[in-house]
Amino acid sequence: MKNNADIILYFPRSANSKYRVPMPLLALGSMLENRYDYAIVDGNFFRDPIAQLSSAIESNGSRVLGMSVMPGPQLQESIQLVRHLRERFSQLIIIWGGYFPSNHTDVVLQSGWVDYVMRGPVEREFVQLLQHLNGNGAKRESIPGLSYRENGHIVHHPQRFPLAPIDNLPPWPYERLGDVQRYLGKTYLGRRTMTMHTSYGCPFKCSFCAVVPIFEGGWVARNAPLVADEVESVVKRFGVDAIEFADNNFFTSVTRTAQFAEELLRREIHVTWWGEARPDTLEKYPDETLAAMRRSGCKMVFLGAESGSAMRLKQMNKGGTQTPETILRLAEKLRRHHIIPEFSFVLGAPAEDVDAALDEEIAFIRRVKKINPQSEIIIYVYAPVPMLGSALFNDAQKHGFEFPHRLEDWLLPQWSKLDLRRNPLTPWLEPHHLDKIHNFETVLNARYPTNSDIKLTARRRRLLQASGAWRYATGFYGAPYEIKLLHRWMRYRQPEIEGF
Ligand code: B12
Ligand code: SF4
Repeated sequence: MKNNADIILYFPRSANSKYRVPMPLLALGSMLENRYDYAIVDGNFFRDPIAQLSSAIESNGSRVLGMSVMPGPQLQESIQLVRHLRERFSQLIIIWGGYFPSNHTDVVLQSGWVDYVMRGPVEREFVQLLQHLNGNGAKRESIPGLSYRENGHIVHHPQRFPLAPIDNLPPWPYERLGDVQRYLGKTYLGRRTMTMHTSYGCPFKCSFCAVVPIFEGGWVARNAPLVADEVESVVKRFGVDAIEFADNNFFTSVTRTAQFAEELLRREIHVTWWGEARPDTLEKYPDETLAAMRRSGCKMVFLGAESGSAMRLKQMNKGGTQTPETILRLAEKLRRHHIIPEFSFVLGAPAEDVDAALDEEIAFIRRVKKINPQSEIIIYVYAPVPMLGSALFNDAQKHGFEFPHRLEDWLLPQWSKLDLRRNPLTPWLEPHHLDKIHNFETVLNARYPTNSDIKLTARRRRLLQASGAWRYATGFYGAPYEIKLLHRWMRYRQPEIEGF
């Protein structure tokens, strides 16, 4: 391979509107600046990815294609792309990274369409791999988190643990994206919303979560003044007025959060912000920190409530510290601080009596709404993640659940929906269970329309509320066709699918 080889970092379509900056590729690109000839190519703006990416590879004479792959529609596009590209460009070195290949490495490499998978966060390791491919650096054997095929076997190098510090990573090269404004959507938070990411991993090991097999309880974060520097920079450069922190667990350290809020206030940076937390962590935050968060612009927090049953929280391995009472206390605490909680629930895990389990969850969600009617409720259907040895995955396997053995099988409709968590191929969930979940969700979304839908006018909101009120009051959720029609007519947005 020649020096200064052309490298394309490709981001397959991840959304149909409200695009976000392709963070994984900005993170990788930051390390390539002034060292490699590379381009970030965002498939969100492609109409025909196969033709357009092929032509980009051809016209650049590119030798390396790095693709970031999340499960769901991104995976669908990626499989079709590599199948085509492998055939057309036999010399092209194809590298996949991101959540799907990190968790399903073998099936990706066995396809023969992908040469390398890099697992977990790999800013430094990606450079090592490029050096190796250039023949002027690290030996392949010494690159952490790298997987590939060799002599008919798949080789996995252990990831780097503990996670490498990230304070000293270079700033992201936003200018590589062209017009950054097209990524700054109008949202509930503000007129120009930027997505940022300030930490890797999570110190917990919930047994349904795709983060755990990758990070195994590791967590590393950028310090608060640095995060404030980054916020200040995007505010000044791009006129950003709202930030979504996409970290798995932004609020892990109360000290970091408190310092960050103080930094924003001291520097008089005016942004509205949002992040993801665990209920038991946030519930322990002192009132003065919650108050500083609110003053500094924190308007909404996404919280993995998961379940209203102590038994199921245990099955999900919520660390033994999250109980249904924690969630209820937090709902009340955040109401006092005028921070909207977005509680997400995972319904439909394996259970002796699935119907009874679902009824219990529905009753609990109603209690949350009673305590804090402003709470947003996000309902996911449980989709297994390959966490060998976890109680939940063991239960799923006992019920006959198995992941596909061939990469192309992920294209089948039943698998493509698994990670959208709308219609999973989990044998213990029968169609009427899914109906029960979705019907309740429909009625709930009518009685309490989401705050995050900025297109929903006051009139439409009242119309929805009126249509859902009698069903919610009587607990009659079955066949809510009239509400579904209204939702379709209004193009009601679902944060669980479209982001927040
Ligand atoms: C932002 C985001 C989105 C955005 C994506 C838009 C965008 N432009 O980024 C939106 C809202 C659209 C989205 C949608 C979905 N998402 Co999403 N998303 C995320 C989120 C919050 C951040 C990802 C990110 O950018 N991180 C920051 C970067 C810097 O870190 P990183 O991605 O880990 O990248 C590093 C490494 O992975 C690696 N890497 C990544 N790509 C590549 C490529 C190469 C070549 C190499 C070498 C390395 C490499 O190197 C990077 C630097 O170290 C993650 C959770 C999280 N906190 O990571 C979930 C997450 C990835 N999403 C998830 C899911 C399930 C989805 C959906 C399928 C469904 C849903 N309900 O959300 C949809 C479908 C999207 C689609 N069309 O395919 C899951 C995946 C779970 C799993 N089973 O694997 C996650 C983990 C959330 C979760 N905890 O459940 N998502
Ligand atoms: S706290 Fe959240 S991010 Fe961390 S392991 Fe549990 S579900 Fe995953």
